[in-house]
Amino acid sequence: MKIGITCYPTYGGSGVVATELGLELARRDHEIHFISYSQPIRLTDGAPNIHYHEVEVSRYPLFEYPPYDLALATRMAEVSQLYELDLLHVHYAIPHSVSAMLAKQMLAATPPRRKLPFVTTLHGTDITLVGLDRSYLPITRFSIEQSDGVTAISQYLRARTIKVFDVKNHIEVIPNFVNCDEYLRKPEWQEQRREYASDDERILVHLSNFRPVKRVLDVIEIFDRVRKKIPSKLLLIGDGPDRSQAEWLAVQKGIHDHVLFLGKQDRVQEKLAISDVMLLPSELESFGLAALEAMACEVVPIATRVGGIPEVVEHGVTGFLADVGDVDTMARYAIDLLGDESALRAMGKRARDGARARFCSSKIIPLYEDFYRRVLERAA
Ligand code: GMT
Repeated sequence: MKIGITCYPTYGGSGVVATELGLELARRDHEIHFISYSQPIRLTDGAPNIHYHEVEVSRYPLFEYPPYDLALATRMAEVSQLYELDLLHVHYAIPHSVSAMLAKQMLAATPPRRKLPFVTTLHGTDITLVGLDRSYLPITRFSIEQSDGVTAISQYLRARTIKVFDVKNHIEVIPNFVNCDEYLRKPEWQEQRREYASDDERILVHLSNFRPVKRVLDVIEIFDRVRKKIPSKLLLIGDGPDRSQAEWLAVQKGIHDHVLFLGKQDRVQEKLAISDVMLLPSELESFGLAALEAMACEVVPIATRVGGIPEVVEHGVTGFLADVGDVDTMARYAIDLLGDESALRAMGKRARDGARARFCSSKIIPLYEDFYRRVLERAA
């Protein structure tokens, strides 16, 4: 198939999923065309079957708000016509599914009148936060209803979308995935561990875009409690609005030397593979891709019991779950586990087994291929 993919190309989870999906589909001989305002961050140059089309947005002085969604729709239509795409797959409803809807209408109305079905994948904040803003809600609902296929990344998000948006069309749950051959505890990466911690120290890790929903200050609070009992370091991967507050809190608590802000990283699997525990104390996660990537690397997630996380992490078996803001309980889970080497390694192995059993890309990508085929059949 020839598939156009649009996503936010930065560090958000939806962009990561979209990019990894494109790469996996390209490996299965599909022709993939990314259409976005910059090259998706995990998109490696020169991968076979992968093309990238930049969307230029003119910055005419009259445009206080440059109309990216219109430029995107135009580019989607152009690329679809020129490369004879079979369908578009957009990640994150706002504004991508609106642009896809416009591109589809443009091509249908202009000779040679091509059909261009589009699939929308809902990831989370497009529904839980942004879509609830009244100014976005009606158009988000409309573009979901106009999609030729809709997928959600968890049962939780599907139920929430139906409840809040009252959409009538079928929403297929296709969970997020991880490449289990790439995300693992490779022995050759273990040397890196010494760059961050001494042999008697544990490593805790957090990976996010440091937005308020991630509660990065809770990460520092938990680590502060753990550090008092267990010699350890905290690796913080990513960047975003709450980073400086987190840095300041670490300074105030006198643990700044043990909290290592690594910023955005291209190969997160190499950092996960040297870690012991992942802290993900989010206010809400419709899936929690970071927890899944950690689990594949035998890193035990300690997360909040919110959204789709319980669909990924089985409490007491493949990780631990606690209430939002309950930093004492999350710290206790970490202290008990990190103090017991055999329990830590056993749970790490179970976490990987859990990831492999249900979320490996080898299991999930065929679900997308099958879904595309059904969409194309219906649209024919
Ligand atoms: O987590 C974010 O802030 C980014 C956001 C996105 O859409 O880029 O992530 C959402 O999509 C991820 C990939 O599907 C999910 O793993 C995250 O749980 C989800 N985030 C939230 O629901 C807050």
